[in-house]
Amino acid sequence: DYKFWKTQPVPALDSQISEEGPIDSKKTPADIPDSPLPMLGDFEWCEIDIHKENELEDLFVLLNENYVEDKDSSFRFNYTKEFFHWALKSPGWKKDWHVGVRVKKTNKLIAFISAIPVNLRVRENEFNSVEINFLCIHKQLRAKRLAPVLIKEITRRVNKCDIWQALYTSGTILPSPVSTPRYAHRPINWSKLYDVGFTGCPIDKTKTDMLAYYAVPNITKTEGLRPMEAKDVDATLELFNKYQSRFDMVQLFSREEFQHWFLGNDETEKVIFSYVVENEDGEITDFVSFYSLPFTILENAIYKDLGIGYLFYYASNADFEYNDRFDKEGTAALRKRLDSLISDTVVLAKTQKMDVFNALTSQDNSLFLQDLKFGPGDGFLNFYLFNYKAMPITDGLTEDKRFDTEKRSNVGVVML
Ligand code: MYA
Ligand code: JJ1
Repeated sequence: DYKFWKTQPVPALDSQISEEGPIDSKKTPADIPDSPLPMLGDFEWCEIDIHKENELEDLFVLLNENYVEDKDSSFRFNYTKEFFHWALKSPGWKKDWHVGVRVKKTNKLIAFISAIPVNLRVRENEFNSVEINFLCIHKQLRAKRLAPVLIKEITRRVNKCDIWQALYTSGTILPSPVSTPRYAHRPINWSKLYDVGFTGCPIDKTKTDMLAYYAVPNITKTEGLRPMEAKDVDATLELFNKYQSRFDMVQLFSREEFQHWFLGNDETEKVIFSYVVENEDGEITDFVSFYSLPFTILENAIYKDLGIGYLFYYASNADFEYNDRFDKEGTAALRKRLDSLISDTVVLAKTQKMDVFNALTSQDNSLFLQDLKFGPGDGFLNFYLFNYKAMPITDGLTEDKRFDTEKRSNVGVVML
């Protein structure tokens, strides 16, 4: 019955929203306590300095052993150390928002939560916010009401910086999702996926049939497709902003943020991959990015780890020339372009030794999921706003949760 969430500024599960905006009455940082919440008996607060190898290692081990699993506990997210250098060091990041809990006596890290600053737009309203991610409590310390303490402490630290809204995602249902897209999976290395139980084989098909069906070429076919470079940032950001403008919920990127999220840094070479399509006139017509987030395979004698690429942000000018980007012709032009752009992206993921390519039914993904042989996953991702009530935001699913090839989602934000 949500004993904790009932006390927080989030809409109740059954509530109807008529007007969008903040839930709490306006406060100032001076209204917020200066010192951390009391921590339970044997534990103490700490900050994780990801530039210190031993602290980064503690964070990596905590999440590697205790973070999110699929619903049958066959797989667990295996965020890498390099990934944290990308995900937790975006412009404006603060060590104070990388919050851990340690056992006093042994110094063992047993819990973590993080925030990074972002600017959000929900429909016509823009506001400063944070994204909350990597909430994790050691398996042996679950169900002790520690999560609410972590959430209240990160809220305090963020409020102290005069930020009052947050965006977060979870596989679990809490009060109240603004949108719930579904995961979609495009097999690349079908036999490995089959061997580790990531996918089954339809009874009327042989393994040979499946391998042929899911075969992925080794080279891309789009003329002018190449890795994005620093010199492309301005033109690509302009294309991207125009593309994103039609969504109801987006993260707004400064030039510096765009550079960070798509070009990464020295530590993130194998984490984030960004490509552009440059035409003969030197214009950037398309842009696509994906990131690497492997699964640890739990209890398999042969394979320990599954390579997974996740579709991140993309943009295309394919529908810009249409008066209404949503009309039949605009949508058809975009579908055609995305079919070829994203099929090449799957090729690029294969080149990076990824076994499967994942996407959600957010953004314009439902236009190409079916065509490109993505299948529905058993996971859904709930999107939440803290201290902000918003009308539901459309995803690309039908009533019975299948891919709706005609329905473009209004969710334009991607979370890691
Ligand atoms: S989502 C990923 C979350 N992590 C995992 O799923 C990893 C594996 N699981 C665990 O580590 C634990 O099970 C966790 C809960 C830590 C999830 N989001 O301590 P408890 C509520 C929010 O006894 P535990 C991500 O990282 C639950 O409904 N609340 O439970 C985004 C119950 O409250 P209520 C959650 O299982 C996180 C209470 O916690 C979640 O030991 C966004 C029970 O606490 C969840 N995923 O620990 C956080 N799971 O009684 C919110 C359970 O009301 C941010 N609960 O039902 C809000 C914005 C804050 C900033 C605001 C700034 C302005
Ligand atoms: O990866 C996921 N599911 C896979 C594996 C399922 C294994 C059995 N449980 C899946 N495979 C199907 C493959 C597909 C079928 C049709 C034909 C082509 C092949 O469905 C799921 C997503 O679907 N992932 C998870 O469950 C991980 C957790 C998701 C919640 C994320 C919460 C994130 C929190 C971040 O803040």
